Parts: sequence; structure tokens; C-alpha cells
Amino acid sequence: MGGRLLAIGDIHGCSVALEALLEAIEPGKEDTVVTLGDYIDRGPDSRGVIDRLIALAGQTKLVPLQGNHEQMMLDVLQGRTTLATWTPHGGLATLNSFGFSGDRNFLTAEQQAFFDSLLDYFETDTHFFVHANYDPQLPLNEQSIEMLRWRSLRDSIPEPHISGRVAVVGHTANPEGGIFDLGHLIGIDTYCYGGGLLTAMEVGTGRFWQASQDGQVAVA
Ligand SMILES: [Mn+2]
Repeated sequence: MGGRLLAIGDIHGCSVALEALLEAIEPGKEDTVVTLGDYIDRGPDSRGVIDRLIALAGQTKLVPLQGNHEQMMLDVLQGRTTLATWTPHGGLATLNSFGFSGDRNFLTAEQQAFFDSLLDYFETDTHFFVHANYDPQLPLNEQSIEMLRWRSLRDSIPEPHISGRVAVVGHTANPEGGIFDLGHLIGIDTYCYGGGLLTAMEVGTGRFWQASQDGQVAVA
């Protein structure tokens, strides 16, 4: 695989921070960008984030994972559950950004195709990427969705995975904007929507970019 391998943490509607991050990183055709899920809810511009990710897929090799917030939205839009199961978790912000007026078929065909393309995990020779958590004893294709998409690191911090690969995860927000690095497990949800930062990590070098919703970017 040529190019850089990058991971981006939970965006949650923070389109300004996402744009600032992408301008700093300038991902190109040879690069691979893994987005860890939770693109929508809570922050101000879920639709803008989805449309920017769709555009990003034409600019670089995008590997988008599904977060629990995408699942909550899809469960509502596809009639598996009620709106009330989603709205307390930031869904109103998403509905507002899409101009929701009562019709659940508000996604464009392109946006629907993006949601249909979301993956449960991604792995390379050295790392694997999931939204939330993992069972250290199970191969990735045998992990439960509850574990991959919902289980907080506050409930269980896993031992190193049997594959020996390093896990890169989002989902469990660090309000201080700091990266959570145990060596075998790196957490990059840095709470952008709540006043923290949006983090991108270059896997090969350990280089980090962090952007805030006022468009400022820091590189470490
Ligand atoms: Mn999440």
C-alpha cells in the first residue's frame, strides 16, 4: 500500500473542524483515510459532514466505518424503531441539518449509498480499526456489533488483541482533547462537538493533527 494511512475520530457534525483537518492533511489518491464512525448527531452540521465525506471518497481512498449514531439513525429511517429512541442522543441536530419535516426519506441517493457502504471494521498488517471496542480473544469477523459499535472503554478496557495488531478506536470521548494511548490500543475520540478537538492520526509515523470547531489546527 503506497501513501499514508490516516485515521479520523468521531466527527459528530463538526464540519468546520473536519474541513480544517482535511486542509492541513491534504489526503490524496495514494493515501487511505479510515473514518471511525459517528459522523452525525450532537454537532451543528451532520449533513455537511456526510457530504464532505462523500466528496473525500473522490479525493482519496476512504474507508468509512459505522458508529452507533449511524446505526441509531438508520434504525429510525428504516422503520426498525421510533424517533424517540434516537432524538435524546443528538438526533435532533441531525434532523435539523437535513431539514427534516416529517418525511423519513430525506437522504439523497448518494447519501444513502454512503450509509450503505459503512464497514464494521478495517485491518492492515499492523493495525485494526473499529468504532468502539473489541473482544481481545475473538477474530474481527466474529466480534459482536454490540462490542464493535457500542461498548465504551469506560465499561471495559481490552487486553491486546490475539492478532497482535494495534487497535485504533473512537467512541469513548476524552473531554480533555487528549489521545488515549496504551500501546496496544489508541483512542482518538477527542470530543470535538463538546468543545474539544477532532483528531487525525497518521498510523505509520504516529503524527497527529487536531482541529477545533473554530478552524484552528495543531500538529504534534
Ligand atoms: Mn460512538
